[in-house]
Amino acid sequence: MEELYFITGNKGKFKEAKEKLKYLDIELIQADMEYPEIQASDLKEIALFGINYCSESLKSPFFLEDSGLFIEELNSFPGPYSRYVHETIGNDGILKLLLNINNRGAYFKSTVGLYKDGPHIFEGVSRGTISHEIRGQGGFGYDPIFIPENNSKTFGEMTTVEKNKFSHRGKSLEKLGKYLENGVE
Ligand code: ITT
Repeated sequence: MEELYFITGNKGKFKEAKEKLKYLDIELIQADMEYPEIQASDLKEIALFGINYCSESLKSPFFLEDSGLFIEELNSFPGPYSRYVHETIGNDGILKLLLNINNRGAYFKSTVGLYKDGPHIFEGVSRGTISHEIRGQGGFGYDPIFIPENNSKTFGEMTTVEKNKFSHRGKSLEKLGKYLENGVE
């Protein structure tokens, strides 16, 4: 069976990818390899830099994924700084920033960078709103405060299969899966 490495330190991301790509005849392996995440406003640039960097040492096909939460009222903050913001002010801090704010629109973006005979990028967006309170034990990161459109539950209240149906990563991984299956981007 062909091996494919997913370079990530995030177990939640790996679980979602494993579920989404399980229909493929591919062995997905998590590799927790450090790579520099450059400071850029565009996730695509960050992912491209990452795959080119990792391709120097990893000779098997692999992908990595960069994601972020973009909140309308905060002019797209935290965006590419999502990890740092989650580690510092966390979900409570985001809810405080939006206290008494009616415009709760936000979206998640996921950029998958695959390296297989060269670099390939697959993106997915999930639109929704920021909840008024923390809800659910599932998922990771901002999941307990994000409600995807046409839903009442937060990602934190969903199973992995459910979240994959609506999520940014579910969509980017779907494109990755199709490419791996039939080579069409
Ligand atoms: P990598 O090792 O794959 O880089 P990471 O956790 O550092 O894992 P990112 O750099 O993509 O991931 O950081 C994005 C942050 O945004 C991440 O730490 C989460 O807090 C948050 N995030 C990303 N995707 C999310 C999702 O599907 N649900 C909730 N929060 C998410």
